[in-house]
Amino acid sequence: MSDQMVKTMMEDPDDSLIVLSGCGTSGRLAFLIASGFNRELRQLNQMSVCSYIIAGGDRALLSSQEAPEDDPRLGVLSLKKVCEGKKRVLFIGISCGLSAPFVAGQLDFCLQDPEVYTPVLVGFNPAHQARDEPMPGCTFTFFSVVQRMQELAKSHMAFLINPTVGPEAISGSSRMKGGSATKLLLEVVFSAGHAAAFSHTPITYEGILQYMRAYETAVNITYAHREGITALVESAGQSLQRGRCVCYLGWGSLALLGLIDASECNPTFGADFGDIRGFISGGYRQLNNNEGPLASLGPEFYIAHEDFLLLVLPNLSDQDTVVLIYTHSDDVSEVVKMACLVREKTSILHAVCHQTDGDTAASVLNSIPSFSQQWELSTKLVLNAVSTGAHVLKGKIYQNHMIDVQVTNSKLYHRATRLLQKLSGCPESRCEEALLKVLYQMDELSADITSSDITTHTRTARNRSRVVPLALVCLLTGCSLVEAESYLELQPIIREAIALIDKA
Ligand code: F1P
Repeated sequence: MSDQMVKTMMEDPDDSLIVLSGCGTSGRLAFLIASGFNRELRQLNQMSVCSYIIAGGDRALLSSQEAPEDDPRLGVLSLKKVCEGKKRVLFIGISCGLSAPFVAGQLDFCLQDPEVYTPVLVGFNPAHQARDEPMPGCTFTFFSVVQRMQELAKSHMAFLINPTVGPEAISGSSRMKGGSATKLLLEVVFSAGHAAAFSHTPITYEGILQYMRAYETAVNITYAHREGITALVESAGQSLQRGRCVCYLGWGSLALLGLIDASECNPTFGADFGDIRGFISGGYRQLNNNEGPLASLGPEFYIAHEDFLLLVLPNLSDQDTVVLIYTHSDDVSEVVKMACLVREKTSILHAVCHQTDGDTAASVLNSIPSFSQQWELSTKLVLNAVSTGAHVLKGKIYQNHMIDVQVTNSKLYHRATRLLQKLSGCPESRCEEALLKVLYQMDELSADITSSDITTHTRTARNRSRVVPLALVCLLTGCSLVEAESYLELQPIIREAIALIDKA
């Protein structure tokens, strides 16, 4: 049904708008999908009909900005701004965990004006597991919004797309399976709407299944390259273990997957922005984001290949890993030129290259989903494996949990407390106390601190690193914060740091 809506919107682009919105990785995928779809429309001389919103604005496309995710009013304001003057809006809110207040605020706003807004929620939790925690300044929770949507879904005035995709390989890592499923589902919906509007192809169950099968093939082909992916993970892991870096150098829309994957490593693994970096040929011109070039915000936002050549390449050594990401339709001579320059500095050079075999080349233009959409998914899977695998090798995963998660919004604060409970077996109050001691860098907490709200704690967390690992070591060994810091400095792998303390 939401594909029918997409068709209707495309037939009347002047008055209609499709908005994709999300936080963190979900917002980055909103950007990727909206940009890809608009590009396709432009190629057919049609007007763009899609907009994206990411909590925290465009800087969140490339860096971690978790705090705005907690703000439902901010979500509403940004939605109102993009929809000004539109008579019909299909709003697609993405929150893998059915949890982001920013998206809940937007959905609630849409539900109040059904004449204009049709809300769609994409996520990967069962509806009854939507977050039911009060939000600042709101009378509703994510869960209550979902309940209202379920009611309206009966009359097709709202849509809930929340299939179960099973647990993530690494607990809490919704950027991986959840992110891939978001891309796949929305592209299927858009492709079906597009085909119905422009080639009068009716939207059928079989047609949708066929689109899904094309993605299934892309996944199977990707994982058939097990050895290649393993080699890539190993070299990236070795680079990180030695304190060196991994650089993704991409061309076209595939480069975006590199930027996205790299940007997730800071909030997910507590990585430094220099550990895994993405660069895109054509820089911001190719990115074509709402707010334009962001390089003035600092080195984290230098994304062009020229930036890589000027600022990163001179310092590369034989222990750094470089991955070239391209397709046969990119300017391969440029790729070769880049490969030669990189080779002078490091021999750890890999390529993720996509191409069709000769026979299918003719169908490139007509394929649905397009080959680039399938290549993007395949690239996402490979890069997710590389960054996650490399961080596993670096010791950033403890008992299958991403232990060095940033504690920069309320969801992550609660996740950190739950992680500490699960991994230490200590009661919640002791775990929260241990977390706060690390955040405020003191062994005894003042009343001022214990009475402060979560927003104050998460703001303080912005300037802290290794918060959860430190708290866990303190809880498990009973050592002081200073001791835990020096042991983790000596041995960053938690399991081994604990063994060291036990031996001492
Ligand atoms: C949004 C998100 C994740 C990120 C981290 C913080 O989650 O930004 O992308 O990895 O977990 O939250 P969601 O709203 O899609 O569940």
